[in-house]
Amino acid sequence: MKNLVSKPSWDIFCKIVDNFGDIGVCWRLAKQLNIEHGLTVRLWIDDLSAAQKIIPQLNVNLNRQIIDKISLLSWHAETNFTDAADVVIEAFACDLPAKYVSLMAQKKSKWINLEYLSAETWVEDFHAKPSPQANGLTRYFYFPGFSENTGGLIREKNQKLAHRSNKQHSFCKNLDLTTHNHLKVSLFCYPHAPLESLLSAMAESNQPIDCYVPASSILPKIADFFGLNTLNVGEIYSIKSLNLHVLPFLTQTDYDALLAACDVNFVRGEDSWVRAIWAAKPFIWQPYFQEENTHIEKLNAFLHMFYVDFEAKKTVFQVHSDWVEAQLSPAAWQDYLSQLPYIAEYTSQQSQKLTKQADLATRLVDFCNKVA
Ligand code: TRH
Repeated sequence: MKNLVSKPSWDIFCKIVDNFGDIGVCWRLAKQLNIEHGLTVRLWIDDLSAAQKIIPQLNVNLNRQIIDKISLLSWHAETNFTDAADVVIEAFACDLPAKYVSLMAQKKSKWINLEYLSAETWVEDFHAKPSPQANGLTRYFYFPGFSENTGGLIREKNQKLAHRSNKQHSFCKNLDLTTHNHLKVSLFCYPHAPLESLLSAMAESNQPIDCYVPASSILPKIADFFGLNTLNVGEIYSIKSLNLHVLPFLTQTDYDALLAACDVNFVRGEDSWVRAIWAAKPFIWQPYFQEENTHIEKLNAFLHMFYVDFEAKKTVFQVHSDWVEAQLSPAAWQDYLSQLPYIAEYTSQQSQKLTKQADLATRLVDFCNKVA
């Protein structure tokens, strides 16, 4: 017999503060809730032009459109909200519009504030805590995290399904990542990273390196390193041991494929960091800069948690602290490369361990089923 109880509707609100992490996470989550949990999801986005970088099929002139079975809605000051969903995800404290909140109160919607990811130990104490509101609703704080007592990590069960609309993109298929024995490095970081020191260290490496750089705000600094005004997508720039390949900004599918194909991945922020963990290859993470060294605390918490049993952790800590706080010394880089087989093995084990935990979408759905 057919189950006649209809599933709750979900709305996700995404404000794009800067960069691509906010929309990157919201888009993955929306698709996963639909594909794996059969939920009807609307994604409200305040900046369609920025979102188009992550959702290339998006038509910025449309206020409403459906892509991959997700309703994508433009959210702006004049948006006329007429109904609220059963479950509302306020991504990264993006501040829901007052009119919409009053509709939520009528509907008695479940209200979840999805927070940023951190490995800090306080996360377990704050995860899933309720905050009763004057209008009778309860707002819950949902913290992603690395332990069973947190909200978990975004991880799709089936990568192919998760990227169903991106089948036509095959950039990485055309990229020759398999033929030679060069060390393959992907590079995605913030422009304030000590890029020159990394590029010099790679150029001086005692093995040839192919470094793949998806186009982003770091290109001008890389052009400076090569003494050029600009770099062209599709070109390769070489100096000593370093061959630097400038790629277009990839689809999430292709970016995931690039991470899986490389031997070392430089990642940043939140979503590429998590993807590097699922790629299960050695990675160097640059956290998003925050005042009062909050990002350093986040970095240290993660390093201590992830590399807890790793014998060569000093090497990994050193390369991170150089990359995030200083200049990357050729010695630290060479030391990292000399330990690479062990780092690779350990990273793969840790990644496998984390995949055994329930993923964020599954925990979120369970949580919403349980709260009143
Ligand atoms: O872009 P980010 O710096 O996003 C940041 C962080 O999320 C940070 O925590 C948040 O506070 C800030 O935004 C507002 O880095 P992140 O999180 O890795 O997101 C990048 C997204 O871009 C991710 O979904 C992967 C995707 N991506 C591609 O799709 N193609 C590419 O070629 C590259 C390099 C990335």
